[in-house]
Amino acid sequence: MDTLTRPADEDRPDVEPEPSDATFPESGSVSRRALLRAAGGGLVAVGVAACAPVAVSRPTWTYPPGSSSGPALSAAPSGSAAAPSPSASAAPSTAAESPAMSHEPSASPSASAPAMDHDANALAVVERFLGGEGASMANPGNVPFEPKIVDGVKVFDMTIEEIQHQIDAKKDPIAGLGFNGTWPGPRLTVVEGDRVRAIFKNNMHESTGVHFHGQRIPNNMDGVPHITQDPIEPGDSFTYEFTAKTTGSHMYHSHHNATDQVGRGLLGAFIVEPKDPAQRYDKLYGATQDIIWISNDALGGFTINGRGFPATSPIVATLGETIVIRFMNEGNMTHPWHLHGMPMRVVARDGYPLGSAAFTCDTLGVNPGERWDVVIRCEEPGAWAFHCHILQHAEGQDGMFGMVTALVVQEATATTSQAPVAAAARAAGSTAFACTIPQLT
Ligand SMILES: [Cu+2]
Repeated sequence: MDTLTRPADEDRPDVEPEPSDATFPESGSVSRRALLRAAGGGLVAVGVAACAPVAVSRPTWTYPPGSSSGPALSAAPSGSAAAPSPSASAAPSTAAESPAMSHEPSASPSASAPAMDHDANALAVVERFLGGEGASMANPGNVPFEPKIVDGVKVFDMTIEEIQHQIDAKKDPIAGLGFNGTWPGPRLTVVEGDRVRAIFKNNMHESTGVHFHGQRIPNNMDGVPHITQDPIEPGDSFTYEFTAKTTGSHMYHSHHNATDQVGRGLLGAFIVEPKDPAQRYDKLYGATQDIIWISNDALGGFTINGRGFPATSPIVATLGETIVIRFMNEGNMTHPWHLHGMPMRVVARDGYPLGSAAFTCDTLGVNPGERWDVVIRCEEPGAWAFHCHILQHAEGQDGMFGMVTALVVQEATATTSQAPVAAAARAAGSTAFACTIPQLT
């Protein structure tokens, strides 16, 4: 979606008169109206000229990146969580050249970038998020996949495909890989004690192997090529068969050339529900939504379920609703997920219930390979940011990107909206211009 052309204020009866408050003084400074007009219209040149009054402080960097007076983006230590992704040599050329990678910490970001550039770009990308870009993307991952039942065995017929995958609606497609053609692959759900048969047909031009991460299974079903099986050659199939023993949140992923293959999308969720229905999250916590977030940080950039902001999907809940999120990290870095406005109750790690060790937090670090399940009581109405708090994974000079989305908590009386984020924010008293755009509310 292109940046919307904003009508003049006088043509928009829904816009209330501008407050003249301390936050946006009308005299001696750029007016809020002028700021919004410049930003909303993308009129960067005009905005810069209009928004550079003499002797008026304007929003800018406290420590210009690269300056000696403060922290610089280029100061990220090698090998830290904020270090760049794996070397481009491991990436296919299309992925290595993906614009997504432009969000990596820059060695020399411009210290003189006008503040208005950031505001206009930040607004433009938020407009795309509010407009529902995530829901508009083709081939979503994490879609539940029903098995066939053959002689009491739950059979999943899977393929491994080379796909063209878009991280968001504007970036060029990258050379991804997908189970059943999606990144992440479909959500596979079974019940404790089920006999499971997963048949993977390799339609790629390279060999592979599939590991069920977190399951206690026979060793020869472990999916590690050259150790427990030979690689699955192009055109061949391999059948993984086991009894689902380990309940909770698990994953399946490539275990062959994995930096590249997992980094390009060969990952998915494998959920083993407890045999006792009383131990499932809907009964145990009254959860009415069971959400999976698989993060990655490799060859498609920083993603949640294969998409980067603004193409990430907001969670939409009703005031008073209880939801579960299962964080899964298929990337190479830790990601501290931070929810604004409400705490998270952490109830399981790697599928194992924490019991009396359950704890409450608002920021939860999830290391590579880990799964953490959290329960959220949606008690505060509004549109709450929900993002990785390594800031280089979430926001830069072009605005927010990557590992950012929102938890929308709307009143039970709210009407169905095509733009729930803006509607909830506005209902909660947002003063953001973007939440007044008629097409987005
Ligand atoms: Cu992160």
